[in-house]
Amino acid sequence: MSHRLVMMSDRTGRPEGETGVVTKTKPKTQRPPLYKVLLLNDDYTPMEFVVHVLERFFGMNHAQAFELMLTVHKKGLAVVGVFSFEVAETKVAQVMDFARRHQHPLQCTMEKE
Ligand code: TYC
Repeated sequence: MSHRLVMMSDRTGRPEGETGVVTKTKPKTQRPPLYKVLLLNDDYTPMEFVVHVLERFFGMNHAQAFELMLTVHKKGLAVVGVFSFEVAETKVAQVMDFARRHQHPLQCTMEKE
């Protein structure tokens, strides 16, 4: 945090000296944008396949993966993780490729948070 002492001046333009006002200038730190990775429900991908995807690519244990799979199944979609652009892009590509190789229509997308 940097500090700046602003000296008040009277109508003559002379600095008052004793009655300075301390103001703070906030240094703006830049945070990279984050991206939500979303998993979409469909009628054909087997539940166990989705559970496996969540374990394999999103580091969830079986119980967490099963619960989130059920959320997607019931609600239509869910956020399965929040990442930097590059990591989110990689996760989406991994899931889409894995689903395609197993001939399941599972869809995974990302959107800026
Ligand atoms: N709805 C699928 C079924 O009943 C299961 C499923 C869950 C599919 C989550 C996709 O992202 C998904 N077999």
